[in-house]
Amino acid sequence: MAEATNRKRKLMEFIKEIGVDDAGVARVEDYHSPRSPAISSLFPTARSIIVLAYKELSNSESPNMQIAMSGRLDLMEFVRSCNYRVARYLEREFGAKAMTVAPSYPLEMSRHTQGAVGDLSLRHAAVAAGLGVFGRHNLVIHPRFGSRVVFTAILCDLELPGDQVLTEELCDQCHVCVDNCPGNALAEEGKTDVLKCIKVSQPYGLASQIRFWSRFAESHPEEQQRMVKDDEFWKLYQAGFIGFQYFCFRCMQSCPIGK
Ligand code: B12
Repeated sequence: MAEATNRKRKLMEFIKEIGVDDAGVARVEDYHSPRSPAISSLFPTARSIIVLAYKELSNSESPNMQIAMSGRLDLMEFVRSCNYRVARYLEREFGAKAMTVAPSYPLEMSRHTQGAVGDLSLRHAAVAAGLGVFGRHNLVIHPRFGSRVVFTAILCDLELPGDQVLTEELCDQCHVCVDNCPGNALAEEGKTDVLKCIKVSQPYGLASQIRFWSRFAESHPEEQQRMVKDDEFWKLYQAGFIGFQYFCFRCMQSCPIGK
């Protein structure tokens, strides 16, 4: 036990040194996400989930969606490198086996999951690691950063002491997130209407690609020429190479907690 506590202290020091804003540990048996795959199907000998929390930049407040998304992309590059560095540290310092969990994608893309279920639910992992609690917007609210926080995780086969789950209520049920959601995706408590959210937050995502290419396939060559010179195609093209381009951050950004 003393050895595990010591390891965790060293690990947390390393995590802080590389610039991660906060971190917590959940024991695998304390992670409960009913809709997600079992951790044993990802990494059979995993014992601990190290969850890293990063405060979002102020970019998400910009009404300009290029600026908003660019801040997220900067953060995604940083979080991916932190994930890698923490996993390497665990393997190098403690001889552990470690696997990183992506901040968003790749995701299983199938009719069954509709590309909306991560292999590990980072929100449920963050809650289990004592980093926050679910709010009315179905995001996890961090006690210091409020709703403007994203997570990544590293699974490892080391036994580490888990953190205490937070019991305090951080969401004050002001409903600002619900009222500000342009897609009305948060009307039902405890559920984000995925299609309504995506329609506004990813207007140039997969569904729009399918619609565009179906129309393209059925069009005459002159119409096809016009279609590829249209703004719509250019926007689809950009969103396609970014991966997921978000055009809405309203639920995170309108939340008054931690502002
Ligand atoms: C797929 C996905 C989406 C999909 C589907 C969302 C969904 N329904 O889960 C879409 C595209 C809609 C989406 C939207 C957004 N996403 Co998203 N998304 C993911 C991803 C990749 C997987 C989520 C997943 O596995 N869901 C399936 C299962 C786990 O969800 P579920 O069991 O059905 O749980 C849902 C409800 O039941 C409810 N719920 C479950 N338990 C409980 C308990 C309580 C008490 C309450 C109140 C609610 C609640 O919350 C969930 C939301 O519907 C995660 C990254 C990851 N690997 O976790 C990021 C993630 C959840 N997204 C994130 C963000 C920031 C967003 C957006 C703000 C978009 C943006 N601009 O960044 C919006 C927010 C939408 C919202 N308010 O819910 C962050 C959340 C950070 C945080 N502070 O909580 C994550 C964790 C990414 C990250 N690396 O940090 N996302």
